[in-house]
Amino acid sequence: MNILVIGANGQIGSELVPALREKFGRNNVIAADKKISKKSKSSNDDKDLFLDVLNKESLEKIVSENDIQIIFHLAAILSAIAENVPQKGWDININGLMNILEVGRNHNIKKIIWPSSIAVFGPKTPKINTPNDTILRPTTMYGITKVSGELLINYYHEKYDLDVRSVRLPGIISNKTLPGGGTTDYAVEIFYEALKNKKYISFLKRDTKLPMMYMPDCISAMIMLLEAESSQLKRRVYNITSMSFSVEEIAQEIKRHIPEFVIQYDPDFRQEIANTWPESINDSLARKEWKWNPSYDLCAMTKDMIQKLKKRVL
Ligand code: AKB
Repeated sequence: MNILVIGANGQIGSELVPALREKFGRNNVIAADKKISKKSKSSNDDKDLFLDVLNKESLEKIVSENDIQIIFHLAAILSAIAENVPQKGWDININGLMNILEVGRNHNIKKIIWPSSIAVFGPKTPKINTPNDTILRPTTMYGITKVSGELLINYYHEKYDLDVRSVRLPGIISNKTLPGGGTTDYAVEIFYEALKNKKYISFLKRDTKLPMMYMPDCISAMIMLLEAESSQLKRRVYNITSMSFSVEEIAQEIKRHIPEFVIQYDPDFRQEIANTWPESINDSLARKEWKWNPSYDLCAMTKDMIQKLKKRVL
C-alpha cells in the first residue's frame, strides 16, 4: 500500500507523515510539497519530493513511478489568505483538487483523503451543535472552495466510484509546524506568545467561540477515516470536533499554567470570517459510523501544548 501525502510540510502533513511512516513503513509513504524542507533537501531523501499540485503531469509521474494507491491531499490556501488572494485560493483549493480527482480515476487510486473545513458553514447555518447535513452557504472564498470541493468529491464518487473521504476540520492546534494563514491560527499563536512574552494580542474578540481540535486527535481521525471499511461509511463528508472555546476561555486556561499571562483584544478582518462560522458542531455521525472519539479537551490540550512547547520555545 503506497501512500502519497501532498502538502506534507504543512501544519497537518508534518505530523501525519511520521505517523503514517510509523504505521505503514517508511518506504511506503512519499511526502510531497511545494515547499521542500531544509532537512529533506540536505538529506536528499527520495521519499520527499517536490510537487506543485497544479502541475498535473508531475503529479501523474509521481503516482505512476511510485505505484501510489492512497493519496492524502492536504495542500490548501486557508481562510485568511484566501480572502486576500481569491483567485489563488480557487486555483490551489479547487483546480488542485480536480487534478487529484482526475489522476485518482485515471490511475485507479484506491482511496483519497481530503480535508474539508467548518468554513463550509455560513451565517445562515445553525451556529450551535451544527449538524452534518445543513445549510452550506459560506460567505468566504475559502468556504466557497471547500463547499465546491465537497460537491466535487461526491460527484467523482457517484459517477466514477472513486473512494474519496473527507472530514470537516475545525481549527487545529499543534506545536510542531505553525498553521499558515487561517482564522483559527490565534489558538496556536497564543501559546507561543504566552510562553515567550507572557502577553498575546488576539485578532479575534474575547467572546468569539469556535470548534477546535488538538493535533493528535486530528491525526487519528485521518488514519481512522482511511482505515474505515467502505460499508461503515454512509456519506463522503463528516463533521468532526473535540472542543469549543472562546478566546477568553483559552486565555483563562493558559493562565492556570502561566499566571502572569495577559491577553488583549484587537480584532481585525479575520473577525468577520469567524463571525460566519459555527460555535460548536455535531459530529455524532462520525462517532456512530466509524467510531470517531477524540481524546483531548481544552484542559488536556493546554497542559500538553505548554509542556511540549516549553522545551522548544524557552
Ligand atoms: C482556517 O482557519 O482557515 C482553518 C480552518 C478552520 O479550516 N484552520
